[in-house]
Amino acid sequence: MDTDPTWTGFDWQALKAELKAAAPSLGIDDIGIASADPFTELKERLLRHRELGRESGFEEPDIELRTNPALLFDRPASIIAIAVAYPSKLPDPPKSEPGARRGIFARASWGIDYHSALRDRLARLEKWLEERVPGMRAMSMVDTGALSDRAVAERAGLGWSAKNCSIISPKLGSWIYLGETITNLPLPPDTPLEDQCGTCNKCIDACPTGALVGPGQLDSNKCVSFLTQTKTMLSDTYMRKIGNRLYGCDTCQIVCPANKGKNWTHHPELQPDPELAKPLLLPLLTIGNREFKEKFGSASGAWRGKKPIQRNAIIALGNFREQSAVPALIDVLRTDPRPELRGTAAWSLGMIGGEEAAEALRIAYTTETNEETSAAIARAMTALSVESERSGELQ
Ligand code: B12
Ligand code: SF4
Ligand code: SF4
Repeated sequence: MDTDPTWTGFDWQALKAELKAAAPSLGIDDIGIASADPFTELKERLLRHRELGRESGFEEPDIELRTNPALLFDRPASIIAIAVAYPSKLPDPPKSEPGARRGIFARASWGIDYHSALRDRLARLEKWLEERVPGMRAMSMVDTGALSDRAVAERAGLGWSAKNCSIISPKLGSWIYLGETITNLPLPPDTPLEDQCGTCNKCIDACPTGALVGPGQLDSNKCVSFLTQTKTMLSDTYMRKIGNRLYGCDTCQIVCPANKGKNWTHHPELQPDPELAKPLLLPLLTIGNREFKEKFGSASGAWRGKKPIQRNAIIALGNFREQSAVPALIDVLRTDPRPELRGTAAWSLGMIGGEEAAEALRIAYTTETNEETSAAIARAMTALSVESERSGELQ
């Protein structure tokens, strides 16, 4: 702890109460205090998670850094955890219909990028503290920092660590973004909450890929949220499971009873533009870099660039078996410089079927130079011939 003489007799309990009361004025929905002790249980958990090959690769790789705040910050004395609630419902959602199919961005990507929304709030929180405590030091982070935001929030009593892996706040549900500030202030810590999942298993049962391999245990490689953020070609099984998701997956939160009736609309910058949250799929296939940046650049779901979104749009059109998309998909198959997108277009054409798609696949197979893409075209052709044999049987 710092030995700033001006702190002698400082009422930390009162400061904490004042800070919590100030949360709404800082644009924050809940604040909790965690000790800055090492996260020893989490460390064991992260090591085991890695051993089992269940990491996504998006986590900070240094487990020591992830679990010991003292390696990130000189003499940490507390961590202030914040939660900011976001909407779960689209106002006037545009219809997805034949000829005008739409994809969906997960709720964590609606409105402006939550990283900037939370960084802005954490900066205000730091300033608030600075004005009251001379010698205050702080280090804020959200998502991309080394700490586990969920582990900090859990320790700070913001919510329980649920079977779907989310931190669920009893009052806000799980539609909350998390962030934190490590400080040198000895604020008294809050108490973690009891688990409230009980015997419920709805999230585990609803997970489309069985990625929730146990309560609170995710195999990231199977998680649709993760899969939508990859840039490679995916397996047939996973492409079918992606449905029309363009970024992320909300299934294990949508089915959660703790989220019933929870839709937070009080932060205007987190409100979605329905046309961007649920965009038309076809225009995404030919969208240019500049237009993509203009439209989706401020959404968190665009952090991996346009390639995964375009790939997912191609997958979604295949899953919809959208006949009107065949010419555009043939264009991708013939001319797109990215082999993964050509291969995915082949899969999609195989799903939609028809003579035009079959002919395009046959031609592409003779000219395709990428081995993986060729194999995808061959699989699509086989799928089509099996399908036409089947329909022959049925007639
Ligand atoms: C990597 C990552 C992902 C990966 C992996 C997710 C995962 N569950 O591990 C992928 C890409 C799949 C992903 C998806 C999503 N993510 Co993400 N992600 C992260 C990131 C960067 C690191 C998470 C991590 O380290 N996971 C490793 C696991 C092992 O640790 P942990 O979950 O952090 O910690 C918990 C466990 O260790 C558990 N635990 C500890 N000891 C033990 C022991 C046992 C026996 C068990 C069972 C558990 C357990 O308790 C800890 C606290 O809950 C965090 C931001 C951050 N810096 O922390 C955001 C974060 C977790 N993501 C977030 C969100 C919103 C999502 C999505 C909902 C987005 C979407 N709609 O698609 C999904 C949800 C998927 C899911 N069911 O978890 C939010 C979660 C908010 C909340 N309310 O919980 C975070 C905190 C970002 C933020 N700052 O708001 N994400
Ligand atoms: S985000 Fe989707 S795929 Fe991942 S655990 Fe939840 S329901 Fe399963
Ligand atoms: S669906 Fe049920 S088990 Fe899953 S997180 Fe919600 S309350 Fe817990």
